[in-house]
Formats: sequence, structure tokens, C-alpha cells
Amino acid sequence: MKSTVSDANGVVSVDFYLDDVRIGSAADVTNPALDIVSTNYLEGLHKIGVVATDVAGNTASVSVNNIMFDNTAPNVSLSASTTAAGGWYCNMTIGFSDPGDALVARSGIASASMSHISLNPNPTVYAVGPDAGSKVQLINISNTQTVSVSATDRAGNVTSKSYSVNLPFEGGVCSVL
Ligand SMILES: [Ca+2]
Ligand SMILES: [Ca+2]
Repeated sequence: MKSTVSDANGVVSVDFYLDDVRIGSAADVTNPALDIVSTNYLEGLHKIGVVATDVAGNTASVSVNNIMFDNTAPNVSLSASTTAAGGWYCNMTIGFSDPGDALVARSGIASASMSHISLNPNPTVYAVGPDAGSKVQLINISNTQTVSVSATDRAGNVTSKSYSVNLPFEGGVCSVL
């Protein structure tokens, strides 16, 4: 986190607080900053505060409530939803969600992608909202192929998985192995 402070006669210290507990001081009072490792704290909403002290000992403070620490990576899954009736294709559905209570511990899905090595080397990235459902992508496959899925939440946590998917050469039922 970063803060901006100023004082006509000089600032001597800038202290940072998390949930009203002092957790550190700025090394440089002209550009106050402190890194917080969110995984050292409980997931959910927190209060962050800053106290600046001038040469005369006067203090000024500011705080911000409801800063979310999201320490849990999203869930991702893959399913085959359509048979390959007469064609070398099936509909693959990527499912994704960000676990946690909707109002507290979940930052929401920022993006999700699906890639298929042999036909689509570049992942298709969907722009999705925090509570978006699954997306569908048509993928041409034959026999056993690998499909990779990934989801990223708004806090930057990523989950990636790879699945073997089977489609019989001439029609048949697509299946995630
Ligand atoms: Ca002053
Ligand atoms: Ca999350």
C-alpha cells in the first residue's frame, strides 16, 4: 500500500495499520509505502490505516475500510456437453467460480480461458464478470486430445488444469477422461 503525506515543517514518520494494529513504518517518508502479504492474514475484508507524524509530534491519520484480501484461487472444471454427431467436434464447457462468500471472501473471476494444443495454440480469453457462469467453445478434436483451462480472480490468483478429452474418430460421445 502507498500513502501521500505532506507537512510544512517535515514529516518524521509514517506508520501503517491493519485492522488497527500497527504493522510497519515507511522506510521513506517522502514516498511512504509498505508491502502487505495478504496470505499472512485472514481472507476477507480488512481496514487499512496510515498515521503520519510531524517534527512537532502532531499526527494525522486516514483509514480505508473494506479492503478485500482474497487468498483462494478459483475453481475450474471442464465438461463435454454435446455428442459428436457426424462431425469431428464437440462442445466443451469450462466452468469457473471464485469460492467464498459473495460479500466477503470472493473477489470474483476476472478472466477464464480454454486452449486446445493441436488446433488452437492461443488460449481463448473471455472477459467475464465476477459471477459469470460457464462459457462454451467449440473445439475440433479427434481421438484423445489435451484441453487446458484456466481461471484468474480479481486478486490475481490463478488455477490451471489440463484434461484429456476423447472424441471417437467418426462420431460418438465426447467425454472428459
Ligand atoms: Ca505540522
Ligand atoms: Ca479468489
